Amino acid sequence: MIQFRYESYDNNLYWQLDDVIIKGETGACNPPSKCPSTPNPAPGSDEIPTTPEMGWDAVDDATEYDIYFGDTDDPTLVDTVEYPAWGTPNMLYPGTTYYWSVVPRNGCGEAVGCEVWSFTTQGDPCVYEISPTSSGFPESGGTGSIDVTTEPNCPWQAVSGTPWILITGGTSGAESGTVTYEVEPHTEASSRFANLTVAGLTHTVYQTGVQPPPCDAFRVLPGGYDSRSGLRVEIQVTSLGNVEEYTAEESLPAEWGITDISHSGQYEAQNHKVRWGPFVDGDPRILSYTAIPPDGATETGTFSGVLMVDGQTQVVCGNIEVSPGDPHPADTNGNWLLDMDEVTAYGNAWRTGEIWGGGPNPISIGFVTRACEIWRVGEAYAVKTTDDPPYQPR
Ligand SMILES: [Ca+2]
Repeated sequence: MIQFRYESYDNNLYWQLDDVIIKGETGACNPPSKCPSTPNPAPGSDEIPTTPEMGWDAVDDATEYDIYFGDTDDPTLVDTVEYPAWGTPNMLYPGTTYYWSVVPRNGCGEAVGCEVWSFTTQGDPCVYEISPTSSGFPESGGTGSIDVTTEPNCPWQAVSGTPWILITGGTSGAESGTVTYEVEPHTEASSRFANLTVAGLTHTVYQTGVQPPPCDAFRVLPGGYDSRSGLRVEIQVTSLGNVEEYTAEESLPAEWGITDISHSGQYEAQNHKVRWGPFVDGDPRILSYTAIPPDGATETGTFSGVLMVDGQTQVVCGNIEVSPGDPHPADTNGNWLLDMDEVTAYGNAWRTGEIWGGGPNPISIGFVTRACEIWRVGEAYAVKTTDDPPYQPR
């Protein structure tokens, strides 16, 4: 068998028959000796069509040409052709400067030092407008759209900068178009905003937070109750402004009684409801009554009510539950009577900074003073108010 090899010696390639070098058969192998010198479009020219036909003078010893092309002055290799002509695969952007270079090559290598040329396409550079530039959404969210206005062959993209806005249509385009998006519901009280970037421009989406329900009537209950005394309940109606009328209705816990109803409120025993109004103004009022727990009650009492303002109903906010209160900390035998020994011991403990079993510690002057007041007027007391301390003489 006869083997031929093609190998390099002294920067030239030679055919070899086994190890016999046959010099002079192929001659020297050199890459193209020069670069093209007359490009079309001419270097630095402008008003070039966006689909240019590009060409250059053929280089004799080239077998093909590497095409470098881009919109920076350091164009990248994009194609290789055999003939001295090339067209861009896509339409070029208007009003844009492009850079290109042609490097001839053959089996021995490529020409070096080939120039980078440039030309500028005709037309105005791409200008983008979006409309609107902001939008507002309620807490429930919703869908929106943004119109993009530009010239044909002007590319753009739409990008959401937040997970709570999803672009649902028109994520990109190359002419005028529309972006659609969806805003998720918002579950927090604070409002929020985020930007969509569309064609390099900013569209801001605002979304309101969760609206608290209206609270024009606020119930105030004592911090606790004891079953031997009634407790004062207040429905504080704020100023309602320019309204024609309002009424209020309150439901008491089952088995509880009622007395001292303010503002001529009417009690309906069958349903444990008290009703006030109509008041033919929007003036603020403190509607009140005394609720009377059943004897020996230990259950938590639950209250509910509604305020109806010009036919619109809202729930009375504020306190809704009251549980049996704890005796005054000075009432060490828990009989809801503060006798002299108990008050004296409590006062001494406060003066000496003693830790009081059952707390609160340190003993507050308010608790000491209240204990003295209760003892002075007859020892019996109850949890009656939302004050601190909540104890009042019974
Ligand atoms: Ca006692």
